[in-house]
Amino acid sequence: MKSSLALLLAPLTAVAAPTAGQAAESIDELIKAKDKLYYGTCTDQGLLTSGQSAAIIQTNFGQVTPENSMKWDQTENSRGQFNLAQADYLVDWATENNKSIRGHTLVWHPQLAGWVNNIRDPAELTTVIQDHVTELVTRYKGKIRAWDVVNEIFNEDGSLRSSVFSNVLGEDFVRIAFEAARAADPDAVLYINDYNLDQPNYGKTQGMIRNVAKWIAAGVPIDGIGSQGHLTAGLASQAGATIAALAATEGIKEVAFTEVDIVGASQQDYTAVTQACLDEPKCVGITVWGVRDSDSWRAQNNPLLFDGSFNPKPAYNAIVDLLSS
Ligand code: 9MR
Repeated sequence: MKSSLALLLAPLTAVAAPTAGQAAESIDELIKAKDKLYYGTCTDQGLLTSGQSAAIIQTNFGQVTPENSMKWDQTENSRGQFNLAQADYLVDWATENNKSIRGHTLVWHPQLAGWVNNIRDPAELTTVIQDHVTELVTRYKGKIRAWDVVNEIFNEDGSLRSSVFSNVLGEDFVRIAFEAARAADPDAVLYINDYNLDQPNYGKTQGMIRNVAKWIAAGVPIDGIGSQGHLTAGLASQAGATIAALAATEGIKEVAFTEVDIVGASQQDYTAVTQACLDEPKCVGITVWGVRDSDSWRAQNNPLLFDGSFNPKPAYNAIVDLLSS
C-alpha cells in the first residue's frame, strides 16, 4: 500500500504526456546531456498566446529569442518613450517557464525608429545609442543570458555596412554599444550577430573574424559571435568548418547558431548544424527561427522543425536520433 505521503506527491511528480503537437523527446534535454546550454527557438506574445507554440516550447525547447518585440521600432519608436509591454511578456513567460533568453537586438539598421535615422550629429547619436542600450539591458538585468548587441553590420565582402550608425560614427558605434551593454549588465554575454556566415572562406565570415579580433584587442567587450544560419539546402555541410573558424577568432569566448531555418528542412541539413555545434567546444547552443513552418518569415520554404499543424517533422526526429546516440 502506498504511504499517504506518496499518494500526496503522486500528482505532482507525474510527468504529463505530450499533447498533440509536442514531440515525445526534447531536443533541449538531449543537447543539454551533451554539455550544451540549450536548443531554442524564437517567439513573442502573439505566438505564445495562440496555437501550440507555448506547449511545444515548454516541452521541447530550452531557450527563447524575442522574434520582434525588442527591436528599436517596437521599443523606442519615439525618443525616450519606451514601450516594453511585449518584451516584458516574453521575458516573464520565459522566466516562469525556466527558459534561457537571448535578447535581440539592440543596434540594427532595419526596424529602426525613423527619428534615429535622421540624426547627423555624432555626439547626439552616441547618447541615443547609450540611452537605448542602457534602458533595455538594465530592465532585464540578470534575466537575459546573452544579448545581440549589434546585428548585421557587415557587407557581404566583410566591410562595414552603410547605416546611420556607421555613417555618423564610423566603426566607433560598435564600441559605444558594447560598452553601454557591459556597463548595464556586466554578467550578460555580449554578441555580434550576422547572416551568411556559412562558409569559412567567404568575405563576410573573414571580415567578421578580422574585425572582431581587432575590436577585442582594442578592449571592446565582445564575448560571442552569433551565426544566424538562414540556410539554403545543402549549405549546412559547411556549418562545422565555419563555426570552428568563427570560434577561433582571437579573444572570442563563445559562439552560437542564433536563427536557424533551412530551405526544405532536410534531416541531413539539420543534423549537420546540430553536429557542428556538438563538435565545437565554444558553441553553446542552437536557436531555430520559429516553431512551425507557417509562422516562419520564409514560410514558403518549410524551413522549420514543426509543420503547420504543429507536428514534429522528420528533421526534428533526426536531431533526436543524433543527440540520443
Ligand atoms: O522573423 C522576423 C520577422 O517577423 C520580421 O518581420 C523581420 C523584420 O523585423 O525580422 C525577422 O527576423 C530577422 C531577425 O530579426 C534578424 N535576422 C534576419 C531575420 C529574418 O529576416
